[in-house]
Amino acid sequence: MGLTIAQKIIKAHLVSGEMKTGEEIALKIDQTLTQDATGTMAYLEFETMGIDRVKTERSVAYIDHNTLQSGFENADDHRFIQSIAKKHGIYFSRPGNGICHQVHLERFGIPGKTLIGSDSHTPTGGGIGMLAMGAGGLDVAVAMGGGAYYITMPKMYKVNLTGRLRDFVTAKDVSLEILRILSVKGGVGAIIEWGGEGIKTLSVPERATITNMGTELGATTSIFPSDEITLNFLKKQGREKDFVPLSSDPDAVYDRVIDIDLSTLEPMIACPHSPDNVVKVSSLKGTKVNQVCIGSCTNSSLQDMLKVAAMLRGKTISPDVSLSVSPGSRQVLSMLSECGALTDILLSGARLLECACGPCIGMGFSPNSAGVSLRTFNRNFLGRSGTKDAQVYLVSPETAVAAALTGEITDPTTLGKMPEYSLPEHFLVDDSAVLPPASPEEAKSVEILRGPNIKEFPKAVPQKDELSAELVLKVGDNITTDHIMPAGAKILPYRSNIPYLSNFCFSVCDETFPERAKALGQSIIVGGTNYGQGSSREHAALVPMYLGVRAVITKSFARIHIANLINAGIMPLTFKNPEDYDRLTAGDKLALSDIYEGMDRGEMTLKDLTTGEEIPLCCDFSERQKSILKAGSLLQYTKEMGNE
Ligand code: MIC
Ligand code: SF4
Repeated sequence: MGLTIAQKIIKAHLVSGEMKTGEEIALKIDQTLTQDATGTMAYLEFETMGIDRVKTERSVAYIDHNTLQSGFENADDHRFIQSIAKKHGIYFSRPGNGICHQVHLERFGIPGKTLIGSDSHTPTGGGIGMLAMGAGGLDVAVAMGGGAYYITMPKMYKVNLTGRLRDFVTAKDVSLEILRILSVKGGVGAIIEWGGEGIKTLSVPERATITNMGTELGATTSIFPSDEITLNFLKKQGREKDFVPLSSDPDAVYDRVIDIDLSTLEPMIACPHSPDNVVKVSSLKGTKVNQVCIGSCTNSSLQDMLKVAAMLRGKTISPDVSLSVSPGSRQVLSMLSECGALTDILLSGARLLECACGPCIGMGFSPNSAGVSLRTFNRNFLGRSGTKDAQVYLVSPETAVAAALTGEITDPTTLGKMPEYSLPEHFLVDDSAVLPPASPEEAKSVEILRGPNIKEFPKAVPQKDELSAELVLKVGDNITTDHIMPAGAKILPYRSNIPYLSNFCFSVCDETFPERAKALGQSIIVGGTNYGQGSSREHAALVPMYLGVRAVITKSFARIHIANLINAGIMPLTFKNPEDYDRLTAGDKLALSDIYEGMDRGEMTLKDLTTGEEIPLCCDFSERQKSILKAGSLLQYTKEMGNE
């Protein structure tokens, strides 16, 4: 039987386990990336492992999230990450050099390699044919130390593209269309391979837009073949030698095949507050817009920006709209500047922001009260923009410009002809903002610079054989990590200060949660389907761990979050009968007994001591995961293994 692209890469990197759907497998990791919002914690965790130098082929530390420095905290974290990178063999991409995924694609991505990153949009690398996955910081730290990365062997989905996109219809619209078809949980447990004749019409950055947003489907990752288009991109980056051709076998077997004809697609838009709330742009025609943001790891490539500049050339944006443009990397910004396109953007009235995540993670540029904001980003979760009552929509750069010019939601295909723009023969290559690590000899004298914001790590609590705790919080379906542990300019600087961060846990849903959880000492959370979707932030597990949450019971979990919960020693359990969710009420006293035996059987009985009901639960833990839970955390487990 033939293999898919992902199966080929998995096979070449398999350390343990069988390539059978649903089985736990361990993979050798070639490259890692971190960003600053998750990186500080990841490097603190790496330090506790006592390893001198990373064992990967390439590890890069990016500074792109926490770039607003309204106090010492972020600057301290940047210095900490810079010094630890220098000491331990990690490349350091300086603040301002760009968004991790964009820069990694440009400068470091290699087809056929494995990459994990402490950021959920690491699958951007799938655009260049990497098996690139988002992971919790601790899993990335372990991979830097040479340890394997554990995942559940995914199902294989294929999306066949035919035809060619019309003017003003883009790769972003393809992403939104697949979200419309599959929903934010439609990709859970799957790797999505993109193929068919239509992919020949998509450049690497366009492919990367699609694999980037595969994260919103809940997919393990998404991947494109490595072909002549990949080679062309690598040539333009002066990295031809990194090219490896990669395709699936003609007789590869897929669990699901979806066909999309690019020529029939229309501009699409995701409505508040979920990326799968997708309709045609034309159906919202005339809706007044207050703000437009262009950028983020989804849509900030040179090609995106050149199209934006061409559409803005000689025009002025609506007086009612505030437009921000953040190019994805210094390479993109310098090239825009060199060819004059930057002037077109500036003269239109746009505000130029740093090459960073910026408004995408609420780091500035929050919308006005109840403001309508059109963004070329990948997430529009409630409150993420920093303005709780804002109405955030996700669109392509073309639809974004159309709204900025007209002041209302406008189908860009109604604007006439797409203005000309041309892509350069070569990218401007200057890696001076990527600092190489010290040599092993020099590294010995490199001092790690720590700021006072770095606080103690929460203590692991080993899972005992029984648990009685109150149901402290009951939430609904599709709870995101932005609900569990919000981000934004005010909170993000405290990513290495778990006690402070804990004051904001679940604040979007229930501001009393942190205090109540702390007072209880130990507690249980109940949720609906796809609990923990969204970001890879392990803080969404570390903070509940700190607050004494011992188990989370849901209808289903998102992939990275379930791994983070186990790494933090919190038991993830699911209802055997999803309708039992309705039988539990916040405040109920709950009890679990014979937990160890239940872990082995894959089933436990939850007793609701308040109502007297008995509810069957399921769990599916590997031997390794059981040991982590019994040890209280992955760090504790790793330490105990080391001692043995
Ligand atoms: C996001 O887009 O939500 C983030 C911020 O990039 C996160 C990482 C984080 O929370 O630091 C992600 O996607 O993993
Ligand atoms: Fe940054 Fe936004 Fe991309 Fe997350 S989704 S990495 S915050 S640009």
